Amino acid sequence: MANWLEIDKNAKTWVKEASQMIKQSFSKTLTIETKSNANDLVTNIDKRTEQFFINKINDHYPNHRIVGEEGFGDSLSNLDGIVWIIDPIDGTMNFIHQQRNFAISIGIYEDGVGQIGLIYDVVHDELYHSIKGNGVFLNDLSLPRLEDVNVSEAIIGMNATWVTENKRINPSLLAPLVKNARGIRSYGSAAIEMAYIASGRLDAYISLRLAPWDIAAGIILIEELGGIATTLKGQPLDLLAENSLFIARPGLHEEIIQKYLNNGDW
Ligand code: 2AM
Ligand code: CA
Ligand code: CA
Ligand code: CA
Repeated sequence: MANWLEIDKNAKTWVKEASQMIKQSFSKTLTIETKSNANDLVTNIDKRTEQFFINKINDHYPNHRIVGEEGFGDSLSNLDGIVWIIDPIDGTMNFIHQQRNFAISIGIYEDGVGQIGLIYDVVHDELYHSIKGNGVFLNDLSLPRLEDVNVSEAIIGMNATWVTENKRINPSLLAPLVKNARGIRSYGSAAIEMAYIASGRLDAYISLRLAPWDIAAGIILIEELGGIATTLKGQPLDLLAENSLFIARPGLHEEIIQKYLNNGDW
């Protein structure tokens, strides 16, 4: 049996250590490279932070496997055993341009079941954390279970790109939801937007394409609080592939799927 309390304690210690390293980089010059396109950025700090976690995990838990965005971990074809799914900096564009609104995201799974979720908003010093079955905490504050709310009272996280011409959907499909929601917000970090649902700052979040490391920790936090995390079609998420993502408070999830997302060709 894995000692989840010990793993959680170590993971938190490493997250805090990594965050010191990240904050120290604010006064230094970053090395910035592009990945799939001119706006898909990565820095030396993203890479160094991922390597830091991988070294720590390999030293302490040589049998655990690791998936990280920057590719220093393992490449997996299944989720057998204990798997750490890590995004060293979620919100790299914010990290570069704003020095805020980015997070470290770590989800730890055993045989595909989420056991520990950690999302750390480094600059605001807000650690969202959960061990399965023990609730979700924002620092020391225990977060309440998520209750239903109507679309007309909901604040929804969504990137404005999805209502412009794009490769994935007809932009008019999301317009009625944008119109009927109380408000739309965009923070530029999927991990922070998922954490904000956990803390009630957002009621739902929609993204048309995310990778496993963007969502692995957030799913654990949301499900622990009774929220629902699926694709935009309402299907289960696959942590070995890219997914669209729709997460929301329980009743709101059903309302939005039925009234707004049912006609989409996602
Ligand atoms: P990142 O900063 O770790 O790259 C931005 O709206 C959100 O989408 C961030 O969480 C960002 O994560 C993620 N993201 C950026 N580029 C992406 C891509 N090519 N595929 C999937 N997710 C991406
Ligand atoms: Ca990235
Ligand atoms: Ca990410
Ligand atoms: Ca990242």
